[in-house]
Amino acid sequence: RYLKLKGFNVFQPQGFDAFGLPAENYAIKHGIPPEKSTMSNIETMKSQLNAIGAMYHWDAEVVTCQPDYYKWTQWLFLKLYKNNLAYQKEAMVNWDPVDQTVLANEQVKSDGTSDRSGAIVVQKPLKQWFFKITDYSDELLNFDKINWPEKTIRMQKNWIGRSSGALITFNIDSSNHTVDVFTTRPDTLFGATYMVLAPEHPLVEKLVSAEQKEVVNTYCEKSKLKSDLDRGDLNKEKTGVSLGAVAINPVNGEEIPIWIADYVLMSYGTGAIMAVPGHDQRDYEFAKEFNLPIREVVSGGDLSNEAFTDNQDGLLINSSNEDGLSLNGMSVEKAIDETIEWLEERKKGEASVQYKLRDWLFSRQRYWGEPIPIIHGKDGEIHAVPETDLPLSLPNVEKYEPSGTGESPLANIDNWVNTPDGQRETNTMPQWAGSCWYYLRYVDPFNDDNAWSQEAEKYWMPVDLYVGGTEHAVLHLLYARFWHHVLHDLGLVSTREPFQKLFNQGMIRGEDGQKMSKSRGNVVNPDDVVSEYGADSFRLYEMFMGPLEKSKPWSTTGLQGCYRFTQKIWKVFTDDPAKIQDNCATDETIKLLHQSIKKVTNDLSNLRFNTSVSQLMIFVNHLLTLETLDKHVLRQFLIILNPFAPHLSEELNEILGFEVITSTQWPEYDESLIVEEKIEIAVQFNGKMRGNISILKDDDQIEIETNVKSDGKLQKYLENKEIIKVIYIQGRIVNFVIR
Ligand code: ANZ
Repeated sequence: RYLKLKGFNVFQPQGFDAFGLPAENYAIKHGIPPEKSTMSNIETMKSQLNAIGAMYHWDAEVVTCQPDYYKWTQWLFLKLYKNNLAYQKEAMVNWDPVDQTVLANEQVKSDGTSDRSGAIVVQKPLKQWFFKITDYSDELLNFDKINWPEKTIRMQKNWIGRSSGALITFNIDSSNHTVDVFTTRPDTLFGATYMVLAPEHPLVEKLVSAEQKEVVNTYCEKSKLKSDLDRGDLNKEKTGVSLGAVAINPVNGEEIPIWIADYVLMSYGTGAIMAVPGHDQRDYEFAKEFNLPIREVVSGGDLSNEAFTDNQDGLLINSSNEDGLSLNGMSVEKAIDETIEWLEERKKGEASVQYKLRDWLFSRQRYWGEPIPIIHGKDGEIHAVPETDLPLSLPNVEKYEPSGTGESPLANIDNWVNTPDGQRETNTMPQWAGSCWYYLRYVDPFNDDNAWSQEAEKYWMPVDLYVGGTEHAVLHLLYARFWHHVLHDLGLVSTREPFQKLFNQGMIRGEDGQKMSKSRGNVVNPDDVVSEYGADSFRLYEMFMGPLEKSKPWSTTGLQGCYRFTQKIWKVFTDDPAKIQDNCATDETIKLLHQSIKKVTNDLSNLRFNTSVSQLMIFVNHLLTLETLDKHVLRQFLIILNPFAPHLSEELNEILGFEVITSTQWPEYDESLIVEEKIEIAVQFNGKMRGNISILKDDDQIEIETNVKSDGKLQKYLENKEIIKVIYIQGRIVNFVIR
């Protein structure tokens, strides 16, 4: 509403991401087929959104579970498939025994449970569809062009997990085999006193000695039962067994024993490590447990004190050989480069970058999803369903519950599965498919010939402002960026990134401070609030509750406060119509009006709704003290009130006899009428005084932050830093806690 009044062409569409587990599980629980329950839930939500006066573009609504939409989701799947970005692979995958489907890594929480059902996820070998999101690891690490919260960027960066280091090849004593290890610290190679393979490493059975065969087999069997998460846990007791084989350290020819241990994971790097117990905590604990030698190669530690050191500011010691490599006295950074160069010259290793990100598991064994448009041909080949045959409709079924066999319910529909050319793929797409591109369909929702037109895409993309919760950080937001990058490479979209500015709103909790949920009985139903207090009280309260990004509990008392505020406004305007006159505003009123316009204008541009509402309250309290009310001042107030309380403001506007607010313009403020006192305050970064800045007396913390960021002398202290906290002592000093 604000931007429209400012003259922008505002497009705020709304739609429903309606395929997937949440909708399907709801249907199963209530015994209603998902296509019915989903559409009736959508109707309810739409009527709620309309009741609160939300100005969505319903004419551009999309519903991801409808054939005219998922036709294009299938078309996009085929785009990725035809460009070698979708493939099938038999792999150990995350299986949710409650929802009876596989899950993507992104859906498994850090405690090893499913983000939906809460079940402990187990590993199961299954043939599945994957997307090669790993081809885009580096691309996805580039956030230069977008304005996103630091936290969300950090979560994506950590999830992609880029590490640079080296691959180093170790020869195996009396064998033709070699073992490659990945290390981020090639500088510590002289301190490698043993080697560890993951129990699943393919060389385990080839290298194991006859004497060790039995214990090694037993150990491998046991480790199969543990999750990677358990195995990677730093605090876990270290276990392992010797392979009875010996590797040769390429840098000094030293013979070092080879062990297997479950703290080394097959899924990362090469599944083998050189162990440097002097400088790596897990290696240190392992060496202590099994009496393996510990050697210090970076100074500054205190091994005699039973502690390894990961001090990276120390200098190299004990690190030179007869073959031209002498690292002693070097910094860690320099020694890393020197070692890599030495290894590369002798073809014993090379620089390497590894990522934690794995390919995206894209198939599900559930009914309620887009059928994957693939036919497993009689000729033994995989065939894409021709684009002209799309949409490949989801067949109606009697039984849509998971079959429990590890196959989707579609597998039981013989006349759907079997085609003249072969058998249809029976897995469906995950709930994340439709949401990867819906913003592109919004701009051209009725296009039957294309997923979107180039003109519409060019005009609207990228999305200027995207409001959503942080829970999407490494799911939807990562997946959608991946698809968008692919579409950009295919020339189908004109921008690299889909979402320019991202804002993570905080969650509104129940009155008891807990997450709202039916089982806790603390859910606030907007219908009840609207019918009891009106839509405008509801809107004002939601905006007044606190900063948009903060999570906060609902409070009925707070809501009632906003309700009383609307009544106060009504009283001011209607109590005594004779009070309302032309040209009767005092200087004081004019000043407060312009201050209010300025405050609300700036706050709305920065999504700071709560402080805007406070300002409106201050203004109304002022109006209540006046003998006469200036009609023009009242009008301007109604316009700035409009985005918060559209119904009330339009009604009062009509009573005053003005044209409707939606067809007028946002008022401008006159800076010269707002004469505000300027003051100087001191600016600190992590407690260090770095200068002064001149601010307006009433500026708040966020305004000061904006000023410092644009101050020629001070902005450099914030460059490439994350602001953890800002402490402002009113009128005196501001301290930025940064890292
Ligand atoms: C020797 C070394 C010395 C290491 C040192 C660290 C410190 P990030 O940063 O997470 O990439 N590593 C490599 N592959 C592994 C695997 N499959 N399972 C478990 N650990 C593995 O970590 C890279 C480091 O983790 C590597 O560098 C390796 O230990 C270990 F002072 O090599 B390091």
